[in-house]
Amino acid sequence: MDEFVRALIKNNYLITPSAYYLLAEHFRKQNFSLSELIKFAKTKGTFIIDDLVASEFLKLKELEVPVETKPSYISSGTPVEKSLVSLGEDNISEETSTSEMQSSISTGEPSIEMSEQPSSSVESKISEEIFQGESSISTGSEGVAEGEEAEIIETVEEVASVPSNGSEFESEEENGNGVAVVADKYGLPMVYEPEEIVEEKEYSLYEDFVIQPNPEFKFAKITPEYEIKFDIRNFKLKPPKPKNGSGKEGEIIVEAYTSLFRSRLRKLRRILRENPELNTVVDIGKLKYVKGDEEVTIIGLVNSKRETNKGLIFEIEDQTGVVKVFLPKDSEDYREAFKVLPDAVVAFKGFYSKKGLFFANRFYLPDVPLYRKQKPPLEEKVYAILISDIHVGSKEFCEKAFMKFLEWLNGYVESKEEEEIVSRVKYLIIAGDVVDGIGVYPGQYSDLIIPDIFDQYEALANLLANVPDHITMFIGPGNHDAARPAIPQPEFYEEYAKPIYKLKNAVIISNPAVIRLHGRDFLIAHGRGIEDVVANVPGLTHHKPGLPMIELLKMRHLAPTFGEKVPIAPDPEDLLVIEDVPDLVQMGHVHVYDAVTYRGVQLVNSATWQAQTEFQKMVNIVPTPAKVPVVDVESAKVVKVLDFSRWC
Ligand code: D5M
Ligand code: FE
Ligand code: ZN
Repeated sequence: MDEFVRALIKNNYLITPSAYYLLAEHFRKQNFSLSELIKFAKTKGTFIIDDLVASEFLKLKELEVPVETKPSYISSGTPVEKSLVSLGEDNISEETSTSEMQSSISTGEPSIEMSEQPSSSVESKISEEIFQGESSISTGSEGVAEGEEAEIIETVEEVASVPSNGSEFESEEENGNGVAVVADKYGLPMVYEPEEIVEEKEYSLYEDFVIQPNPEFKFAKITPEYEIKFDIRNFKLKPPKPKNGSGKEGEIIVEAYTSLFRSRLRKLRRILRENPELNTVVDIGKLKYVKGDEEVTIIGLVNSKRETNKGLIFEIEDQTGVVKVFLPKDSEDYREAFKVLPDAVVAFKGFYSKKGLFFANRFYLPDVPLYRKQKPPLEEKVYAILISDIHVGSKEFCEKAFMKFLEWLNGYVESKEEEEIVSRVKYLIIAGDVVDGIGVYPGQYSDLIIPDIFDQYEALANLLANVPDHITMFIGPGNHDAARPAIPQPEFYEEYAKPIYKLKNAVIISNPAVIRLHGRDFLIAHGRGIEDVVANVPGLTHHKPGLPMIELLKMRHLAPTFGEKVPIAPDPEDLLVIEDVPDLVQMGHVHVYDAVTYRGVQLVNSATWQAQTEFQKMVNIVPTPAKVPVVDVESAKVVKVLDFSRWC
């Protein structure tokens, strides 16, 4: 096996083939050391060195990106080219008909090269200044913190030769060196060494754990009132049909993604247009007909964003064309625009110059209205409890704490206040990663106490059977569950998760889903989109997930970025758009409790029941297990956080 790869694996780091292409040659030339790379990956909070990490690292080290070997899914070209323009749409101008043309040609104007010097006038002077000092936006980590030294096993000196073509990654099979390429939990190809499966483990499935509700305790009789307002299984998503008998699978997928992005644009454009501050909205393809002194609005998907000395340069696309947009540093919206994620839908107000550049002075996100109608009060108090990421089957699953929680639900309480709450808990919502799963990441086997997926769901169901009958549970999948790995996730695969389908007071929901409880809308999602926000926005971290959750809500999308960390399924409709403003958003996934409100919407991250794993230790994820937010359904606000962590 390649020494570079081996050295990384020794340190529990993995590298994707595309990142290998970027780094191997520089490593061979000793342009950086293994420890520098590992420390950098650590600051990014990942143990997988993918092309994003690799290219940022190269930038930091001021090393060149190898050009020819650049795989298609680095920055400009995601594996499936997301072009709204290139695939037939009625209002596309004639110029698009040449298939080799780039999508940016569709505006009928030459595409703007960043090096191009505009010819004359004040405008060209401005353009010149804008493009000076252009650089990509960094994710905010300025190098690597000193003193945070991991025990890095350096095998650098031993390196004899490193093949520069990285060809050993092309095989999907084991290649004789014990190296295989598989898809990781995020759908990225990566290298791993097959692990040894050792002895049978002994474990309990909690069959004997049966709680009798506290006979002295009085539960209030509350009439349930719930409705699943949004579940992705209610959408009959027809995959596009091949145009003729020879239609290839790849083409169908491209078509599905094109349709997905069109649907996103359509839905979010509708939301943006509700903003009274936007004036005349013009299709990007029609900008050339707009007079230079006329202020107009454009709405489109963010293809790219770059920072220059003078401001931000975006490439924005709608179904009629692509345009470069400049937003100056002194714009009041600069900070907001800086935080926007790739593939979000945004609006700009400004002036179009015939040089092909849109000079924006305002930037808008779909966002949430400042004020909303108050909902009518409820006749009685009713509470919902929001939990997530139980990870049954993991060695780190806090079973004692979870059992204490179940006892609490059964009326074994410690105070008068708790008594009042428990008697009125009517709903329990679980936002995914209910079990730890199998083969979710390389090396997971040794982290499992229950190394069998059927047994994991059996064990979970035996625990949840102790949730009192008067409480309705809503259970949705996450990335550790037996379910489609890409989001949105329709449901748990019934074959594996049968025991939880059989629980009589459980309702299985999709990820995402909207549950209407007594007229209040609770948007439930596992929360993988948080990862993309954290990776793209300087200053936002896993340790305070409320803030990235606000960013997602402002973009009105659960995971906008395509082709980075979160795999998005090629559904022809975008079901991750937050079409209606909910009263509450619940997520989990990052394993840290947080609750914030944004414009009246309660955002809750309901943490986990899993203590810190070895892997999380390595990437500095510090979970806050066994915290239980209690929500007053009437206000849809967290009114209390219970803490069972002393048993964890
Ligand atoms: O996610 C638990 C936490 O671990 C959450 O903060 C995401 C993070 N995580 C999981 N895998 C990775 C990789 N590969 N890099 C960085 N961070 C990661 P869970 O879904 O429970 O595993
Ligand atoms: Fe999780
Ligand atoms: Zn998760």
